[in-house]
Amino acid sequence: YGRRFSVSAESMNPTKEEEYEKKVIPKTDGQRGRIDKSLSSNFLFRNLDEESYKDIVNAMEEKFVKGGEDVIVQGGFGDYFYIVEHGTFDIFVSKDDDPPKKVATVQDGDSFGELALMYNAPRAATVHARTDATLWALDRITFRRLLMERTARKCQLYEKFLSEVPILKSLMQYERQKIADALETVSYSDGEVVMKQGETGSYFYLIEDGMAKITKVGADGKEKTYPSLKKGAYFGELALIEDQPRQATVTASGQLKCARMSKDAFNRLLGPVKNIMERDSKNYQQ
Ligand code: PCG
Repeated sequence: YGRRFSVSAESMNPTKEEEYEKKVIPKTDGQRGRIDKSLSSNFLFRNLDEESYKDIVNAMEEKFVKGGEDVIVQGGFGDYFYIVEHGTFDIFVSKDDDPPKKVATVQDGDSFGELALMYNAPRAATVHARTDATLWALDRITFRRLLMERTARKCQLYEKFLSEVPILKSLMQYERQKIADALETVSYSDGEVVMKQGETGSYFYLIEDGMAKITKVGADGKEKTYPSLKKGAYFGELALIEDQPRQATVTASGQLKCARMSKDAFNRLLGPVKNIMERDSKNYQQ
């Protein structure tokens, strides 16, 4: 690709297809298989149409990194977005004269380096390889054309809501952004069951709108109703924290809209608040 694309690529509007020469870096079937595997656990690549997915895989460049190397340096220019095939990276943010502060650790299947590309800003953090690693790098233009909009849209959709969810208050904005990436909205009509006591749990839920009724059948076989949950409340965490069957049945009371997150994402992203959840669950009435 050449200079003539730079204007459209730098504007906030996604670049139009016809102004494009797609980037294609030849790959073996083995490499394609490894990319598929690396992308499979990353939400950003879910539900992409086939054409976009193919363009992304075509444009990716394999990059080997030695342990100890900085892949991204804070303040630098944003050229690539990275997906981790294999390896562990620590992320540091420096502010003023303070020593760099570690803000995150990422590994297989995670991604980083999107901020500078999305906002045309300098790199906001330094990304340091703790181990030897293999990355797939996606150039700025392809990222902006095919992935930026969905990244931005999802963040906007959930940003305000997540900042008002009490359990997530303690998180940093960047952590909430990652959570936004992992959420999907599910709607229920009055009386519909969201989860059933005794089932295996695979999702964690935040209430976006509406009310959820909580009932539980006790050892005596009698059903008891607990206080309903409303907007901003969460449920479904117990089965994910303790690997137990669902301890109660949750039913929509009127129209109910929830944002849900898979067990896998819950474990990866909600580490910082899991202790609080565990502590709070001690207050559940049975
Ligand atoms: P970018 O392009 O600014 O380069 C550094 C990357 O580190 C950044 O994008 C994010 O992808 C990633 N990152 C991970 N955790 C954090 C964090 O807590 N703060 C910031 N600013 N970046 C983070």
